[in-house]
Amino acid sequence: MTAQIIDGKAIAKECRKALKGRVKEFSEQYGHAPGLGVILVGEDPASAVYVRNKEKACARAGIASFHHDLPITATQEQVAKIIDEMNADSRVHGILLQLPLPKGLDEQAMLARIHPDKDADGFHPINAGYLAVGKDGYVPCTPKGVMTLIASTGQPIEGAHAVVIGRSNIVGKPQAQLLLQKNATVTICHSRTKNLAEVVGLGDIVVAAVGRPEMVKGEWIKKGAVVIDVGINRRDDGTLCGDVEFETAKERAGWITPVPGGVGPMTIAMLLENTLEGAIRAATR
Ligand code: NAP
Ligand code: LUD
Repeated sequence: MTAQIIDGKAIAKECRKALKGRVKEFSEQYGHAPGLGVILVGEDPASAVYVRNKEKACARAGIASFHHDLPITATQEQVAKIIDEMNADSRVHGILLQLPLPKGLDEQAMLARIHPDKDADGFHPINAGYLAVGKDGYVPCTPKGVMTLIASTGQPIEGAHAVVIGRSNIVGKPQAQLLLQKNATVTICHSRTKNLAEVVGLGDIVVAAVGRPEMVKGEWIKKGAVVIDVGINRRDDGTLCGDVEFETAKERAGWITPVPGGVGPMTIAMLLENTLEGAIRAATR
């Protein structure tokens, strides 16, 4: 059996199309567009590409973006000042502080400085807390997009064994919370997990968010499983690959996401959705 490929690019396109309609309605009703404040610190080339793609997607959807670049030498105070300005700017309904920040800057402190009502990434501890206790708040874009991709397979989440590999604050942890909320039985794996192969083999749903090229071997995958590959790794020849050994995994999985064209485009679509959510919140407060 060969897996069905989950076309994240196409699903993200559908999401953006639906969103564009909602943005138009919002703008007509309230007389202004939703706005995303974007802060890029330093010169990480991948970050620059992601940010550019996010702003392009905003423009296409009718969302305004307000871009601020800071040099790699920027101080904590300089970053804080831009965040404070965006917190106070009524045109900005969501703030994206692209990660990673250059060494020496305190990421957690900067993320916590973003007003929780404008936290389009859902990384503020208040929103992380809301997710943990099951209260409405901003949900991080990547795990939120993954839930849409899993839903697209039609496979049940309730009662399924979901194995999440990775426990970062931006993917693994919120992913596990979202799956738990949908009544999956969730196992979270990390760098100290023993017998990773056996644990992964229990997964009806496997979400890999590690950042190691093809570390999840195809032979570990349970037959028929839904495999979501969050990893974005650059090979020496410049091409991209995921955390899952795609060619072998697709012979066992029921459904699988490719890299590129899987989770990445969904992250962008969900950021647009969260920005509109922020604009609606601000307009209806
Ligand atoms: P991260 O903060 O580096 O976290 C990686 C996680 O993987 C950690 O929890 C780590 O465990 C775990 N890990 C490392 N080695 C492992 C091993 N040998 N076995 C099992 N677990 C292991 O990374 P992240 O920010 O979550 O991102 C993960 C990947 O997803 C990266 O490739 C990133 O580029 C990609 N990503 C993609 C998108 C997208 O939109 N497609 C969005 C975000 C991230 P410890 O906690 O024990 O160290
Ligand atoms: N920081 C993210 N840092 C990195 N791939 C992304 C990402 C799109 N504050 C903050 O956007 O959500 C974030 N918020 N992240 N990431 C990673 C992470 C952040 C990664 C990939 C893509 C966003 C994406 O569009 C394309 C794909 O997988 O098809 C490939 C793009 C390419 O490089 O060719």
